[in-house]
Amino acid sequence: MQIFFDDRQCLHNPARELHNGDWTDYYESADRARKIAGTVGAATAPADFGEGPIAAVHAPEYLHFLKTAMTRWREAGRSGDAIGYVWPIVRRRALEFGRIDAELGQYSMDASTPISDSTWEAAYWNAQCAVAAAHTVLSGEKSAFALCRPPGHHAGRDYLGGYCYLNNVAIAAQHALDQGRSRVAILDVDYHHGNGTQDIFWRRGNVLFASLHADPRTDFPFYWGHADERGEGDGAGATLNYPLPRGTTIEPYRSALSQALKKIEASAPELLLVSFGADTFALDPISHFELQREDYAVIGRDIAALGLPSVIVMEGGYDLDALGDNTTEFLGAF
Ligand code: Q9C
Ligand code: ZN
Repeated sequence: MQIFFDDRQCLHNPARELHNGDWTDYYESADRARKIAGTVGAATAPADFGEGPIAAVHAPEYLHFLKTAMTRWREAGRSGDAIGYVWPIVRRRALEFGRIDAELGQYSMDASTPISDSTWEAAYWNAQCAVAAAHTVLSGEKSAFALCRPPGHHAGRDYLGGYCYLNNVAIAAQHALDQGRSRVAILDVDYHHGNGTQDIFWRRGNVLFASLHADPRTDFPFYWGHADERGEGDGAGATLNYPLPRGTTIEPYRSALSQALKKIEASAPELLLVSFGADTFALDPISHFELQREDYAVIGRDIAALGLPSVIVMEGGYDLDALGDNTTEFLGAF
């Protein structure tokens, strides 16, 4: 299986995050990508597909913000990483601000996703990996893996959050549609709900979004991922959420997965994109499911049994010791 990874993705390197009221080391470290890259096998650097595929998903004002945020943060006399502290919870609208702190709130959903000096460059090459993986599968390969880091599924059209800046899987899916595919499905098996992906395709009937995740009543991102969220307009019924309780083991996980897979199959997509997170692992430091290493091969085989051309995009997973092995187990099925 072809694997895409670019060393520049490791340039993004925030120092700390706000975690349960304390400042802790940043969980979404560059070492995550190095661990995965060191275990899954040889990776190729992606070709440069340019900004077009990114701009097909994200708002121009948001991309401008991401590219210039650090310069403006420094101009404001700040050291360290850029983090917002106030959010427009009501009447969020397209106001124009001169102050970086106002824009950080406008273009983010949380305080645990700092922008560091090379965030844009890292996120850019990260997105190129997703496009390259899609390109590979559109060109006839059965599957490809985009070793994305930072992850993407919490990032919406015009906001960052949950360690995510550009929505890699959405960019890959949109690229496939722009290359002539008419129906695609995205299956999100990260521990956390993929709110950004859901938002981006909420009104789209040609992109089925199905997600298995920790119940948002107890887990991040809280405000999305509830079972009654089904999409709207042309997208009504094309969003499917399977919230699962903390402590979920492989048996209940597989039964929810089989429901999601049946819906995906019934929608007859030409391409499957998988947002893969290994933070469903029992020993993950910020998550609360109970999956074991061997379960990733089982889940991978269940998904691969659809027989669809598949683009796998890396999302979360924070136990550095197991991350490479769990990802390898999963990919082995494709
Ligand atoms: N405990 C992904 O796995 N962390 N994102 C909140 C407070 C947010 C995880 C910090 C977790 C986001 C892609
Ligand atoms: Zn996650």
